[in-house]
Amino acid sequence: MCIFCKIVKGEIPANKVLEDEEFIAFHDINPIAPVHILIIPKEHVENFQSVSPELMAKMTPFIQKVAAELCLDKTGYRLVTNNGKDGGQEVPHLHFHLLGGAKLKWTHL
Ligand code: IU
Repeated sequence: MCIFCKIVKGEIPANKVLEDEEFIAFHDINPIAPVHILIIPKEHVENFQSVSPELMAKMTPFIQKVAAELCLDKTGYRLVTNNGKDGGQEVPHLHFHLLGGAKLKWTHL
């Protein structure tokens, strides 16, 4: 079972900020910004390339709600998903990185 499925099952603890029946948002254990949240579906989906439009349609308002609850809707934020090897994906369970709390720089490396 993948590490994020273990978080979904409660076998590994996570510092959650929001949860509903289908999604969880929790603090990244190795933050790269003042606010660094991971947002995952409870269902195991490998990555963005394989997510269904139906699941994304439900995930979008959940992500917007997380951003609003952290007041990032006012200040701005970055939403990133790493897809596959060249994208730098390390955990093979779809997750969006919600980054904020500072004016972020942009880099492709
Ligand atoms: P990536 O997009 O797959 O590279 O991101 C994986 C992220 O998951 C990375 O930022 C890790 O710090 C984070 N993470 C976590 O928060 N908790 C964990 O138990 C593990 C990874 I493993």
